[in-house]
Amino acid sequence: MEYKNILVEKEGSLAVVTINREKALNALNADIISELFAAWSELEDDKEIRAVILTGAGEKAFVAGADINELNKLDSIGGLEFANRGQSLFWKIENSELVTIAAVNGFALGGGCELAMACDIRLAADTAKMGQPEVNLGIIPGYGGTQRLTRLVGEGTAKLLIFTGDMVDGSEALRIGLVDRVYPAADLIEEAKKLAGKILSKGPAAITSAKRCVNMASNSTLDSGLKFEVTEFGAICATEDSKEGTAAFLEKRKPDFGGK
Ligand code: DAK
Repeated sequence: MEYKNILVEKEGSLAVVTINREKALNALNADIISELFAAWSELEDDKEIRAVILTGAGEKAFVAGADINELNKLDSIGGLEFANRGQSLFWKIENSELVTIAAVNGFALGGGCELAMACDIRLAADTAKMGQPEVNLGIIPGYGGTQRLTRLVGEGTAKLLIFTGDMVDGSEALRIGLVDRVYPAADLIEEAKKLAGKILSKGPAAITSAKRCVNMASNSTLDSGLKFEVTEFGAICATEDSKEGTAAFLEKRKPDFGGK
């Protein structure tokens, strides 16, 4: 499919998706949400692709939030549709079998911070600025910010960021657990590709199963999460990759995972 507002580049098993609306700091409008939805479906259907790096065009912004021009025009029904479409996209990304790495290359505000939080792993440039400034606009986060930020950084820090609308830079985002690693801006994409390459070298079924299990930790009690892990472990033991990985260790060679 042809996209107008995003770029989708494929390199082997990795896709790099770039939100490409630099003049508005990559703010998420309805077209971008629709294109991201379509792109994710396309990438999920492409059996070659197993990981995605999500980033923003230019040096200034990852995504500076939902498009405030569109927000300004929403009535109650429009707001509900807006919420449903955006939240189902973020849900799709979070629960996709694709491993997703957000490369936060600048402003990640409001819906932009929420989009990064829906990804599995967040790498940030030292120049990144992240936050949930919705209260400045008289609204609250609506793409999962109150829930995912609280799970990532804890209730006190989430309230601090959401109530003040303050931004944090890359190193502060790392300190509070909002991102997982920080790099000089010029190295960010290369580091994201290196990380993706490392993950792609592991057993594919093991990675998707591990993702399901870790996601379950945020959505269940410890007891049911542990039961889920047991079931997933049983299923993994039936894969050829689990036999190959363990045999390779015992034979002192590198595993050759076939993805089965
Ligand atoms: N929307 C639309 N345009 C934006 C934008 C945004 N979020 N952010 C920046 N732009 C546009 C600016 O209007 C400007 O356009 P022109 O004037 O050149 O036409 C251009 O990008 C460059 O921005 P600036 O000139 O402002 O650049 P600066 O370097 O001076 O400032 C900034 C950068 C990021 C600090 C500033 O642009 C800024 O404060 N932007 C707004 C950031 C923000 O408040 N983001 C959160 C948006 S609210 C919901 C779901 C989701 C949401 C809400 C509800 N439900 C499900 C109900 C999400 C809400 C949000 O994300």
